[in-house]
Amino acid sequence: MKTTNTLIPLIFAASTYAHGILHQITINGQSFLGNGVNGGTPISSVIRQVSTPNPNKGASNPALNCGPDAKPATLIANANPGDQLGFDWKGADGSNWPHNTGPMLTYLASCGSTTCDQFDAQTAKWFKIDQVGRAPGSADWVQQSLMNGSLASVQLPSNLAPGNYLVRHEIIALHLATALGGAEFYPACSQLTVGGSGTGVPDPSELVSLPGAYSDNDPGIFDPQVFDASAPYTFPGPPVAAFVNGGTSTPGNATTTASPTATATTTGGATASTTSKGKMCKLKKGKSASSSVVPSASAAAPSATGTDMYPRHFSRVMRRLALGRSI
Ligand SMILES: *[C@@H]1O[C@H](CO)[C@@H](O)[C@H](O)[C@H]1NC(C)=O
Ligand SMILES: *[C@@H]1O[C@H](CO)[C@@H](O)[C@H](O)[C@H]1NC(C)=O
Ligand SMILES: [Cu+2]
Repeated sequence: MKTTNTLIPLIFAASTYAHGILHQITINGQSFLGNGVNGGTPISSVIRQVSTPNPNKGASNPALNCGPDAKPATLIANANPGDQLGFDWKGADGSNWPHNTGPMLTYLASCGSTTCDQFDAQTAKWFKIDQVGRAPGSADWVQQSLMNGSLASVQLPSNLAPGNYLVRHEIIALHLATALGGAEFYPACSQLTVGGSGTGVPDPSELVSLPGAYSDNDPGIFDPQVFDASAPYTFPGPPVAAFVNGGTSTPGNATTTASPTATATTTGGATASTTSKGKMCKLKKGKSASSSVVPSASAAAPSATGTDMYPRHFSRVMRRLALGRSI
């Protein structure tokens, strides 16, 4: 006789610890929706789907690759050197990104001769193209602007060599980083094919594995002074690849309190939902979701439906035509 009491369905109650995921990426105003903030049926996307919005802890956590259990996505976005990328992170319940403390870092990895939907990111050799800490002249971290409702904006290197690339945008939330192992890592990978005729490539010495490039003891990961706005901040990982800034080497892990590149800005902007530097990721249920639509994504870009997605066979010329219509 069958017993029924061994399969007690798990009710996924609305979590009060929402954390979040990369909800959408925009490329020069064109939007590509990611997979749902609460999991759900995967959609065709350029953003690799992760299994959970929960934080990833520990510098050697496999989730540091492209996010927890990230699977290749089916679509590839066309892009060109110098394109502005907007990363629209949201809380898992659709509200604004819940954290405001810690850096954001952007890496690229070549997928080689295969398009990135075929590429195993575990083998990726990443180079850094951008990193932002505190907003210049402010005690706020740039990450605060996500909580405020903006996108994180990063420019592709203007001389980037053409090819297939994964772009890995990473938030490191440091609100618990006064304790060893407290840092939370939120990476997300999106699949690009970059055109143009650039020649910029990283030096082999600038390539790292992820996980691999960080250690739990790195000063930018275990940071007892993280809430002291006057304390210097040391970015983890390799330096920004030299070609990104025209060949001048940037001291990527040098002590700094501001962005070493001029490309990192944020777009849009809205009222702050909170400026709390509390220790929890707790979101106040029912407070923000209704009014926290990211304005820059909804205003500047068409909504990401199927027609906004460009499969890899969609030619760049056709994309230009399509984009031209919408400009
Ligand atoms: C976030 O919003 C608050 C309130 O409008 C503002 O004072 C602050 O400068 C904003 N911070 C960032 C980084 O955008
Ligand atoms: C910067 O990183 C290199 C290795 O990538 C390391 O040898 C060096 O000690 C680091 N410098 C600082 C100031 O952390
Ligand atoms: Cu969180």
